[in-house]
Amino acid sequence: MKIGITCYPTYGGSGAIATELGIALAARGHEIHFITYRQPFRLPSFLPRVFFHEVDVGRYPLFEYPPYDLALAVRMHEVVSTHDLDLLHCHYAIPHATSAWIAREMLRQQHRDVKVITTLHGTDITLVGQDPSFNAITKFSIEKSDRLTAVSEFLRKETYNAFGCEKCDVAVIHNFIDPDVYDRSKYPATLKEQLGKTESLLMHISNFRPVKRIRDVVQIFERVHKEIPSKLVMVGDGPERPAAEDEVRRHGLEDSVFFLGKLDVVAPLLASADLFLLPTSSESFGLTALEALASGVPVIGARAGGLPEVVRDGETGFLCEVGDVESMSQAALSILTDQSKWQAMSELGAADSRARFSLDEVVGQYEHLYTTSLDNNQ
Ligand code: GMT
Repeated sequence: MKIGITCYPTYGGSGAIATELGIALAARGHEIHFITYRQPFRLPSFLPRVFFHEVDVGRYPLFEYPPYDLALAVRMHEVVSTHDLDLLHCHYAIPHATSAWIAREMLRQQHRDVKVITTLHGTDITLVGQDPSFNAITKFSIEKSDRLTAVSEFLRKETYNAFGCEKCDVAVIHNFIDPDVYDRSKYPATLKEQLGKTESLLMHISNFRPVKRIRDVVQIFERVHKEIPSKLVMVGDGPERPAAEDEVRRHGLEDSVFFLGKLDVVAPLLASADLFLLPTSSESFGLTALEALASGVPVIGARAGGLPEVVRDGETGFLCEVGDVESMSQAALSILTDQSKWQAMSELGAADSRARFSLDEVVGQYEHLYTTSLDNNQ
């Protein structure tokens, strides 16, 4: 098949999944065309059958807000026509599903069809999509997609709750990991040494948006650090970073908390971690939690959104109520101070994530979705 993939190319789970899906599909013989405004962050420079088409938004003094959605639609239309694509797979509804709908309407004028598949990732449904500025167009665009998927059962239900969408058939296709990449045994666990030696290493990876509650991360760590020698590594960047850094200073933890910024590759870091913290207030899936589990890192998180579909509470980590940093720190200590418990959780997390969320299995589900959507055409 010839497939166009549109995603946000910047750091984030939806871009990571879209890119890794495209790479895996190309390895299976499909031709993949990424259509977005920048080279996706997890896309290496060259791979056979993988192409990148940059969307350039024309500037004009009249445009206070340059219309990216329209430039994207034009580029989609052009790439489908030139490369004879079978389908467009949009990751994150806003504005990608809308642009794909416009591109498909333009193609239909030329008696040419293309299937549009939209994968809902999270805040496109739970937050941004419900904002009055975007609600109606989000509902319209997802209803106009030929196929819809959500990355968790939670998000599937949220889509019906938030938008009605009686005519939509939302299929759940979970996110995935490449078990060969997220494999603790493959990387030397050198990070603890590099940070000046410590007993326990806690880690958080995100885009540092308010929804991630990264001040809670620092507060959980502060309680753990009081009890055992430990360090916290924060990977990523975003609007809440200054507040989290303030929290670190407030507790005098400057020598124990390390902000590494945005990093493309996290598997080698996770291989050094003992515990992953994700006290988020809403999470459709929690791809970083899955990457941690696959790397043998138990997860302490919030019982929110789709996270309970990823973390087996009490078996591969612990989930507590949102904001309950006291329970989260107690749960963290209960794992970190009991080596056999840590070992059991680490092994089960690695095995369970491989059993339920392996790349091969999930990519096969997407392939099946593509094939059936094209078959319906005949
Ligand atoms: O929705 C967002 O704010 C960003 C989005 C992203 O692009 O990373 O994250 C969502 O998609 C990820 C990949 O499917 C999920 O793992 C995240 O849980 C989800 N974020 C939220 O629901 C907050």
